[in-house]
Amino acid sequence: MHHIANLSAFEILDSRGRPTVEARCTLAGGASARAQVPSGASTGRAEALELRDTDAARYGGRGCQQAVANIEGPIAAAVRDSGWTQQSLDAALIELDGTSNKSNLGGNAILSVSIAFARACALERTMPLYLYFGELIGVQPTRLPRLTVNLFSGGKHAGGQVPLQDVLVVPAAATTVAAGLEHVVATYDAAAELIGDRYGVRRLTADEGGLAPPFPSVAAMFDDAVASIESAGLTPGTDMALAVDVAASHFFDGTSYHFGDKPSSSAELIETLADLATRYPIVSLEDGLAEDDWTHWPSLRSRLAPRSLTLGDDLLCTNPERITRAIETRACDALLLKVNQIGTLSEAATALRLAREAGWRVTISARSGETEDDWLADLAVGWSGDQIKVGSINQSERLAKYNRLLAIERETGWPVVAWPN
Ligand code: 2PG
Ligand code: MG
Repeated sequence: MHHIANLSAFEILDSRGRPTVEARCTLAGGASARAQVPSGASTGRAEALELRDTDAARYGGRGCQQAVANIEGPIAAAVRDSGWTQQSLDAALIELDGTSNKSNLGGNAILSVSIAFARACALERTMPLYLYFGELIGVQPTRLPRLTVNLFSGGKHAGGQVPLQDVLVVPAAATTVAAGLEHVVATYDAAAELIGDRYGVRRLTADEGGLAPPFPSVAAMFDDAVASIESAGLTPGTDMALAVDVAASHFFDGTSYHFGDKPSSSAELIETLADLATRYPIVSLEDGLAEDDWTHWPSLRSRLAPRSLTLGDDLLCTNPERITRAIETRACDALLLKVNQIGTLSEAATALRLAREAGWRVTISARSGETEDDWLADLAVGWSGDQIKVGSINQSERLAKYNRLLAIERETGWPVVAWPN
């Protein structure tokens, strides 16, 4: 049990210059810690609600003053001067909110308290945050996640010049985070030079730092990715694999997908994606279909396996009910875990457990709107993520997580998970 003496919060800005929340939790013994929460742009409909102020005169209606007031008002009143475990605190926050999508108090308010409390507890017990996270799920971590790093972007993260959202590089041969980053940076630099020559543009970047030139087609994105890997002196598929976030919900109009020259059906899009996965060294394919296209996800999965994972983001929203449905229907075989999609650490831990029991792989992911807070790196290690996805290597809100991983690597000496193999 950890006694909460005080909660406080204030509005800060995320990496897009939009308001978000920082909360501070102070325990009776004096330990005090803060947590900042991220925010998505290519969001799933089933996500926990980010509470935004209705005042259009401030930040275009994106203010978080109400979320802050909820932390310092009703949440603080309910949890102050009592002892809590992570589970009992999260359960109390869920009950106090009383809605299925956290729309009363706000997912942003609730999550910032959940994580600030976790950090304060770890501090009180003088243990690293990653070990505290491991303990929450009853696991002693022994390895570090493999990096998946944004190289090229389109879709909602880059003004929609191509429909596909992100092409990521996966340092497949590197056995340490440090070596993986070295390969990623070499590839990124080669890509920046290549697109400068090919498209005559400088390093225009998307929300997460991926390069975003005016690609003439999705195939050009992949060709340029492979060429960049080669020009960095690496072998595509062996040294450096590819991962993709198709983010198909965002080019689906309810009937057809707008991915190529003409609208496609679900079956046609599956064939296009399966073909890409054959032609390029793609080891993980996220949101290949729209979030409610449940009937076609199983055929996408069976067309991609075993070459590539079928990873669910908008489809699953880190939501235990949606994950259960996906397991039962064999819709995918990997979970993209984003804690702010569901709103508390405890619920995200349930999502993780379900995925693991089904034998799925797990990617622990940041959001496109991030902060300089680095708790995600500890979470990815503590929860033994197979992969971590935090964006590119040129913006400090992303590097905070990579640099924290380097620090954990130095501290533990744990190996990077042997995947893909
Ligand atoms: C995604 C994420 C991160 P957003 O779609 O996987 O890339 O984007 O945070 O905008 O949902
Ligand atoms: Mg996604």
